[in-house]
Amino acid sequence: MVNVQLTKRLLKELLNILSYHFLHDCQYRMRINFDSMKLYYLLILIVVISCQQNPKAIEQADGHSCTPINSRFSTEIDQGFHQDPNQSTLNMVLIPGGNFNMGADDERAWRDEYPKHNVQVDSFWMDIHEVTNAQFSSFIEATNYVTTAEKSVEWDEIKKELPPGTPRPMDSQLAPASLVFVASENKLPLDNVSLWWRWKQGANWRQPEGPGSNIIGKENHPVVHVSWFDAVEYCNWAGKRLPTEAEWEYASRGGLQNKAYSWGDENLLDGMPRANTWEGNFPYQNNQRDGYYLSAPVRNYASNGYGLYDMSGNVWEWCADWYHENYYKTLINKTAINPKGPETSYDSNEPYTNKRVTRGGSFLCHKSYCSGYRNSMRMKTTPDTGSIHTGFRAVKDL
Ligand SMILES: [Ca+2]
Ligand SMILES: [Ca+2]
Repeated sequence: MVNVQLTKRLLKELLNILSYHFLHDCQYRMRINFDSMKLYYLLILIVVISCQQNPKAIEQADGHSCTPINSRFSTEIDQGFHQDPNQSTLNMVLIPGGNFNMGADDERAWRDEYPKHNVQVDSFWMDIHEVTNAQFSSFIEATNYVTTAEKSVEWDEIKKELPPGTPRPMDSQLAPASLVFVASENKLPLDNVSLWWRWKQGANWRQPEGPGSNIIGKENHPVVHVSWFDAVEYCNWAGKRLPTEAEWEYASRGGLQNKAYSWGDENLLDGMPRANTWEGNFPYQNNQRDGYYLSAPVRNYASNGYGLYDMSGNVWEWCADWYHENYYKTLINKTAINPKGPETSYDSNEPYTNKRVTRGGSFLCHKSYCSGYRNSMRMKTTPDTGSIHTGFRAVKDL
């Protein structure tokens, strides 16, 4: 359900110290009052939210998003990392190519899930589970790659978005940080995500909850706090790539047609736990019927028809595509063959912010919000944004 990041627009808007940040993740305009960020122009921030939204009709006025905002700083993709060319398809499954109807399955769909349209994808290999901490550790050990969340915000990049003469913020405000979820003990108004999201210094994939936390014993949990750039770097090293949005949804459906979830239409909460989501009342009460408050080990719940685990829930998963809210409208009245997404990004809630697609929902997703664990649910996030509930899995061509 939630996600956070920093935005260029935000930087501008935040010039008055307290700021209004337009987040949308759930159609909330929220007021961010960060006392700790009073000095100078805030450069950072964030917010997130993954799922909270009520069902929306096609004509809904507002978009949705768990991940607003813009880049905190630009990151170039370094193509220099490559694993041994003898990569295998270990822990991958062959997804047989075919046709499917992509997009909205029921009344919970957001307007960007319409129109439903026909898509054909070629066969490809896909990781059966989200990339784990153990896998990501191997990548880091082999390459010494430094993730986005472990880097300071680059002032030279940020200042390009600010008025000339803007003074440089204190180093502490540019320090490496990422977004972590902090639950409340009591019921909270749901229109202020700052009440349960924190921009925490030192939070990164090694310390998911910030300084003092670690991933010991969580080697088989999905890696989190990875940006889109980090995910692409990992894929380059592994001889793989991120899935297109179409490939991701096709795979999630597991061979079924027009079903809401990766397992079919059976209610999420009926029977045995089917996915790691937020159960109870968000954000103050989680009954953990599925066994996990935050991330769960991969492969903890039943796989879908293609043998893929956690396509629904656990952590959001990066896709290769740019996000464009009207992209599906360009694909009607024909069969889209291996669509690779729009050329440019567009989100009317933040029209100046380029975003990539994330899919599948997370352990923070709840039915009262976005129900992001649906097959067709589309989320959008700035590529340099990482958070405690966003990870990825990779695919590979035949
Ligand atoms: Ca859970
Ligand atoms: Ca997932």
